[in-house]
Amino acid sequence: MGQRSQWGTRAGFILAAVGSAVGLGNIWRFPYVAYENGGGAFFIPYLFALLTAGIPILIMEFTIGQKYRGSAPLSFFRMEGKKAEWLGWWGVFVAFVISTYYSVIIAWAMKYTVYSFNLQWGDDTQGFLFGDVLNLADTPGQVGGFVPGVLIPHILVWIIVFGILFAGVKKGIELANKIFIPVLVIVFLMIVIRAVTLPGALTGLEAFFKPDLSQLANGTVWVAAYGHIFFSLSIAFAIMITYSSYLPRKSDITNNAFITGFANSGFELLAGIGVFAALGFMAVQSNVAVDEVATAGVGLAFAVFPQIINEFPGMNALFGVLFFLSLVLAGLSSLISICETYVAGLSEKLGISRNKAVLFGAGAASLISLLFTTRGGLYFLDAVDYFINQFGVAFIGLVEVIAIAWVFRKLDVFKEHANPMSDIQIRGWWKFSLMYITPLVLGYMMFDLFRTNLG
Ligand code: LEU
Repeated sequence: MGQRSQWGTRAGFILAAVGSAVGLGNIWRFPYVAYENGGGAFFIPYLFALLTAGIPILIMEFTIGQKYRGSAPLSFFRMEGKKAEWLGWWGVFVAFVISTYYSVIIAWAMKYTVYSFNLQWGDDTQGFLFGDVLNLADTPGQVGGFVPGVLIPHILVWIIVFGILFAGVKKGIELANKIFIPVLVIVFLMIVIRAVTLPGALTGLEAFFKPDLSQLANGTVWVAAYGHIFFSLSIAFAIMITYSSYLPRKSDITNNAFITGFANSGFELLAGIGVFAALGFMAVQSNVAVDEVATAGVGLAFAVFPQIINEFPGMNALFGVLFFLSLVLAGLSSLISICETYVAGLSEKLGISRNKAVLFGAGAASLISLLFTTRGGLYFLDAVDYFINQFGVAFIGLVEVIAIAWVFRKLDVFKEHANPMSDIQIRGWWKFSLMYITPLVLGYMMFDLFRTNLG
């Protein structure tokens, strides 16, 4: 299979890791998760989760990939043999499932970007989502056939992904991120600056940041913070292990992890500010409370935002184009990282070329993802997303941390591997977080989930 692919530059790796982390989750998931879980007070559990689980696990996964130099299954195999390999496959499987629906949301955003040029969705933005364009069923029963309007952008999304993956790690993934991420940052800054200067922006920001301290005693708020950190940092899906397996032998792992973690959170905070400033504008325009316009989930980006854009004072088409384009760029750079997990996994396991692995892996994912382009797609999407995020991610995270910290007892080995190469030294907090805090919180999360879902 020749020599293992490598990132061309350190900046290339960091941009790719940030590109994976910054995704749909940051732009539309974070603002409403924070808002629903105590607003300003959410930042306390969020920061706690970032420092005790997010960054420590990121350092751990970067070390695994860089040390064992393989896809997630191969890295685990090299670490502890056959009995550990399945841990890698589990992450790859979750990544595979995510790629099937993640791609469809990007296709919607692409469709909306094009519509934004002429603001063709009219006044009835709910109708746009459920009516002619996305044609989603508004009750779970209506599964229906394919939505032709979604099929074309959906095919386009996969053509782009195939193209980038075929081009390889350096000339494909690295180059794409070197273009996507700077453009995304510029586009997003423009959106945020415009949003905070809208009339009513302060009302939105106040609603977003106003801390509801009573929420801190609520277990589900902490669970939400941990769950979000896992999704947002792309940890426990085999992604960061795969990306770091392309690092050169001497690389500053710990520093890279801090940069990735803080860049992701910085972007997330910006997204929260931008989204809530716009929601504040909307609320003031319609003379209602911010509560009434802050919808959770798909509706926020795809029904509320078009409404905000409709009422925008001047240059509204531009704002719409920029907003949906930012979703497309953030989404694509994450989607390629998700797909790379199974491209690497398959080609190493089956001993096939990278291109064949792209064809099989991304080929299968793109076909399965057609399911979500049907009229009932949104319902499948919600159900799969819920299941994957709640059970898949937290559960793998828990098992991965317990296996490495307690069963294989690798933390000291990893520390000795990473420290000599890094500007930042791993110390006691890292080991303590991974041995005690993260397993306890994730264990509680699982217990809570089973209790509420099965009880
Ligand atoms: N981190 C990504 C996001 O925030 C998701 C991940 C599954 C690649 O959207």
